[in-house]
Amino acid sequence: MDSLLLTGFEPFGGDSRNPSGEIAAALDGTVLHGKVLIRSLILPVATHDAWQLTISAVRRCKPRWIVATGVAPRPTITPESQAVNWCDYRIPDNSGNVRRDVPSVPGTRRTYHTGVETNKLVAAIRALGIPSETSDDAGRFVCNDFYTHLLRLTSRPNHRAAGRSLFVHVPKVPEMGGNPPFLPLADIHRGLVALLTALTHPHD
Ligand code: PCA
Repeated sequence: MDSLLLTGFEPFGGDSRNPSGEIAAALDGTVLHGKVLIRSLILPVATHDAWQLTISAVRRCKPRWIVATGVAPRPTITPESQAVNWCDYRIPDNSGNVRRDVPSVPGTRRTYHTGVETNKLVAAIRALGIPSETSDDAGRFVCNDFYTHLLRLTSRPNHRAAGRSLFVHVPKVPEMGGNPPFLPLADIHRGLVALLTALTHPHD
């Protein structure tokens, strides 16, 4: 059976929750279309450690798709079209690192684009009445840093997940407190299932 590696992050920055990690954990073991097994990984909010864990999981599971998720203070579910090879952390990551004005991966490209057709995924989420749009800015913190590594790995044409890796930011949930925008956890969950189902559709 083909597998899809789904990652989410732990809470960070003083928050007690992170919907990305909660939903990834809840979807572990789910089978899409009767033929794609979701394998989930909950990652620390520290790029080096998160990336080492991801590489190990990729070697173990040999996924055909890799979908990474994180939370961002936005009103919509946003598949990210690109990563910018640049870090400018405004707060420390969960290991206490603050990477200011440095490349994620020195000496290589400035941007990496996903090979995934994000418009189709956005349409699948919106069909449920859940807000979604493509984003071209994953920030300059751990998610974008991680996405640079992910797109770089899967830009190798012979990689099993070549052209099939994606990062998705999801909104905060009301229980996190602070300022809106929020989206209920159940809506984010349904939206991500719609995205994963459309992504792995056997006829595409
Ligand atoms: N969001 C952060 C890092 C972890 C997460 O869930 C980000 O957008 O960089």
